[in-house]
Amino acid sequence: MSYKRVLTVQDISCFGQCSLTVALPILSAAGLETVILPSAVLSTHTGGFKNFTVCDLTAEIPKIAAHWQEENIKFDAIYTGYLGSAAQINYVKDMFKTLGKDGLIKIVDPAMADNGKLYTGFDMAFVEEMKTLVYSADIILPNITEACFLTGVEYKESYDESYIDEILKALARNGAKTVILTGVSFGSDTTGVMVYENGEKKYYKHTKVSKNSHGTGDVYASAFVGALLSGKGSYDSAVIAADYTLKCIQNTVSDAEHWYGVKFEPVLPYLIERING
Ligand code: PXL
Repeated sequence: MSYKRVLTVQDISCFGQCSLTVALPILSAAGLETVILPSAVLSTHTGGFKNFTVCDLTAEIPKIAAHWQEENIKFDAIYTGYLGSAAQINYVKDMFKTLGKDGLIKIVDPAMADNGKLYTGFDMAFVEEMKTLVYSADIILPNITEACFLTGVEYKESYDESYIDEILKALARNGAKTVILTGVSFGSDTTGVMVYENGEKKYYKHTKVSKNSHGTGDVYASAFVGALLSGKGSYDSAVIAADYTLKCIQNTVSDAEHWYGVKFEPVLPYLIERING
């Protein structure tokens, strides 16, 4: 398998095990040349800390991108996570046009919401901008809340497969290509991921750990990108990422003090083994 170069654009939350502090180690462990573009630096993530600091780096993004263009630095894939503003989204759309090798894979995790609510700091204007990014991507990884915001489908806590079909159809109608819909749960003890590709869907179900863990969307998306660029197909990558994320949660859940993220690092050897297997 050839050596692939991936660019990931998201914030650095210095403390809190999410966004770039998760994506960089996971993508590197997957054997990829990982290039980062930090969209902002925060003291912590926004999901439960008070008085976090934010240094916005939006103005750096076009300068960095222009330098890479001058140097002819191009990417096999661009993977975006948490982005903080409409301006950042527009710069990413530019990078999709200017920084890709032939066959660039555009992967967007619309990290903006969970449990029926937008994250702190986001509003519907941001959602409208995110729609334009999502629908220009090759692969998207929304959770159900994000998919509802992206389509206007009503958010529900409990549902059956026809509700998931409604969401997938609405995403496809709006222009989504491959969809990896996370957190799809049809029973109290299980959850899983629905992979929708070329008009076909495939479900992977696994154990549900009742506690809601922060940062698992980023762990999941990073592991997915790692597996995909290592040559696995979308469904196999979705399965590997699900199994890895579950192990990370299981490795953390008994430690009440570790509420802010998951202990993903000790489980990296498992991910590498699965990717190489
Ligand atoms: O895990 C997504 C994420 C990334 N970055 C920041 C966040 C969050 C979720 O809350 O606050 C800054």
